[in-house]
Amino acid sequence: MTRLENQILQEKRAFIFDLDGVICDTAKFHFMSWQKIANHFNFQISSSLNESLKGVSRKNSLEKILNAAQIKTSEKKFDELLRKKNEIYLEKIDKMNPKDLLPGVKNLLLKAREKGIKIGLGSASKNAKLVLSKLDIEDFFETIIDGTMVKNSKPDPEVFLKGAQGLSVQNEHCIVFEDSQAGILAARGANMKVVAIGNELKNYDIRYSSIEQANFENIISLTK
Ligand code: B16
Ligand code: MG
Repeated sequence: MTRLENQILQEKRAFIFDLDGVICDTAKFHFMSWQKIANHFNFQISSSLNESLKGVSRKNSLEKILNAAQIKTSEKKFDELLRKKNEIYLEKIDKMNPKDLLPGVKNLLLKAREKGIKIGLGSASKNAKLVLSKLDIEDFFETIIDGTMVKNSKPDPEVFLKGAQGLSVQNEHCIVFEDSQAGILAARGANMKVVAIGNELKNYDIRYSSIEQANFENIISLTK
């Protein structure tokens, strides 16, 4: 790498967004879909169990639910439950449209683009691209890393490391927006700054209860 290329790389900053719970409220659809699956074995998903499912892959989520319900299944039944959950989830997101963007998201994306901040997505969801297209915001994202592109799901840092690589931005110059503890751990593991969205989260640099409260200057100063 030449000195100039190195300097450009060092100056670049990026925002990497989680999807569910940050950009749109699909977290509630995941919860409703899992609860329908859990109804098959008369199990109620508590709010703390639901919290632990956020940012976690579909497969790991089902493992956690079955573990909490103390249920063992065959591999065939396990795969069938995964398929069924996704079928229910797809029905729920079918009618999503740009109005389902959470307040403040579009403004933040516009501001980041205007200021030359690179924008990426780092989601555990295999449906991330479908949701972005329903929200009509795919064009903002220079790189999209989703659940189909990683071997290890959050809290492993892989999704964000690949995001930084895709954007050609140094890890420590990336700011991750996350609503889950698993996602925050993943961002920390990638040596990135963290803007937490929601309550009762730990290990962040700044926290807002929603993206609407986000202050661009305070966020960008995290990487100065
Ligand atoms: P899918 P994120 C995550 O998305 C969700 O938070 C999590 O609840 C879900 O299990 C996971 O995606 C997998 O989603 O079943 O659509 O592949 O928060 O990382 O954007
Ligand atoms: Mg999330």
